[in-house]
Amino acid sequence: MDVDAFVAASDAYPIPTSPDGAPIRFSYGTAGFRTRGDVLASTVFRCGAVAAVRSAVTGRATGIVVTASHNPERDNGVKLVDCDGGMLPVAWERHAEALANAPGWDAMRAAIATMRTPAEAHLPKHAHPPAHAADPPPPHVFLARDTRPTGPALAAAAKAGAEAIGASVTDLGLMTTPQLHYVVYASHRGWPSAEADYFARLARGFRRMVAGGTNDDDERRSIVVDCANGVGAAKLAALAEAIGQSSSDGCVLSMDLRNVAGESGSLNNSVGADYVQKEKRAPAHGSFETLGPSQRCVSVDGDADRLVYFRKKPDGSNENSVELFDGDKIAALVATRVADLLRRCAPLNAFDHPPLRVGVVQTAYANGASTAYITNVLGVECACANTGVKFLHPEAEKFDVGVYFEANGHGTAVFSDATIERIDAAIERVDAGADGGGRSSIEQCTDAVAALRELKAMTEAINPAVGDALSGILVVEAVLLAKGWGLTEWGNMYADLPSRQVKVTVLDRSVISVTNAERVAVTPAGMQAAIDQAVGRHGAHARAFARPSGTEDIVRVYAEAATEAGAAELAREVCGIVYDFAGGVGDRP
Ligand code: G16
Repeated sequence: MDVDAFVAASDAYPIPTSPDGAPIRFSYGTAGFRTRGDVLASTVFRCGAVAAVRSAVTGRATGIVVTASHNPERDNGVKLVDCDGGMLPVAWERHAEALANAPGWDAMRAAIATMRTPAEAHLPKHAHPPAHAADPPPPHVFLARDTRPTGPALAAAAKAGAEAIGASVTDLGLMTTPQLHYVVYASHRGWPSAEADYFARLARGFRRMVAGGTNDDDERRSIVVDCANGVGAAKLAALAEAIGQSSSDGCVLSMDLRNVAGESGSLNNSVGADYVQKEKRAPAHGSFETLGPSQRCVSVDGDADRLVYFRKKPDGSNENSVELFDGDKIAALVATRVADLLRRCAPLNAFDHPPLRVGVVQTAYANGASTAYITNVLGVECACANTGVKFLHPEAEKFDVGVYFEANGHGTAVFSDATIERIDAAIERVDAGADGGGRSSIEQCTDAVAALRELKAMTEAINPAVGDALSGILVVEAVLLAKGWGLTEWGNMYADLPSRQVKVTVLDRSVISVTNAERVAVTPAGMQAAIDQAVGRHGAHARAFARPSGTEDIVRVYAEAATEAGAAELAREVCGIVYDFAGGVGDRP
């Protein structure tokens, strides 16, 4: 590592100052650094070095994505990908923050030295293959970016930072965040990791998942996708092509892609998954209002790591308001299918000793009706984690099959290595006709074998590294097709409790600290008691909380109640409480 060369090169990327002349302070938030793109060059340059040092410490390639995901187009950010394809260890966030804000060469050297302390290594749990302890490979970083106008210059800064300290960089250009996670994940496991391999894997998994399905109903296999005018547009087009090419049985999914290449300023602007989920409205662009209620629509966000489904409300009450199928509904659908398949596999005796533990991981934003459905109707364990994939993914890994989705549509299903080995071993036994009493007993298990193969296919269609809108679409579509379901049947799983999510602007959102999976505010003093009183006034099913966003300079308020009016009123009251206790800015809500 050439730390001296790196600190010397940093002079070309000075830390910007605020109008009062003080250096701007950069904070590591829910998913990395995120703020206005025009002030991020020094941070991104330094993050290039963080990714390189992380690669040196782990002996494996890491990744960096220049993106601000769901934020407006003027913003940008950095997501750092650990060597196993997951998020940077939480313990390293403070190292990244220290380097991003280090005021001079000595402070930068000190921050890098701390990262390299063996006690700070936080190596990933699963190493594939074992580290080359004696002869570690030189550090390597995979780099990608989304379509923001500040992206090319910032990606160049990231590359410069990583190279200055001595890493080699593979610049993959435009990619979705989950694609870059997958590249690092695959390279870690020695799998083919080219973009074409990613598409081929997903397409193969999808095709195998739907192998037994019917395809005689066009409506059931056609979707309209709002691409948020982001990087997902081109990638969805490539995925559609891969599915078409790999499909010999005609069971093709037809995708009508909209909001694909907007004008300047159109990225996430009243379109995309965040808009649709928060507003419960159809994207304002892309002519979604002309579609009928039977048309299945999907919205992805700016870097295509989230997806939500929606359709025009069947009662036609308001032309833009939609029935939402959010991350909670997706988790319920996927968990149901996993549970169904495992039940159908029972005759094969493949997963009984010990039985597989299936679980769902949610956050405080999960609709209470979804938690009740998963726990009481599905009978599946349900855990609650802090907001952020970095918290949900490790919780999901505690299960043999862990399905996690945030309500905002960010999530995936994690099959443990041991589970995949058990699936593979069962398939081998089936193929050899060697299970139980031999071939005749296998033939009696046609349905169990089909379920087993579908389970295996799901492990291929889903992105194993992180939430991925592209693979999420394939899995949802395959499950709907396999079940012969449309949106009506999916929606009938449970009815959401009315809810609202609102933003409050305060002077300094860090005055709010939270605990208990972010459901309880510890500071400012008295705020939680006031929220509790408000909730108490709204009767059974009422629930509310406030937490500072880690991606936007706002406080998020969530409220849920038995009626629409109750949820709206409770949200308004809690916004007022936050405004009063946490230093609200502008008009009181
Ligand atoms: C990121 C994280 C998500 C999180 C979201 C909102 O999403 O990856 O896990 O739910 O931010 O976080 P917050 O409420 O702290 O602003 P994305 O899609 O913006 O990268």
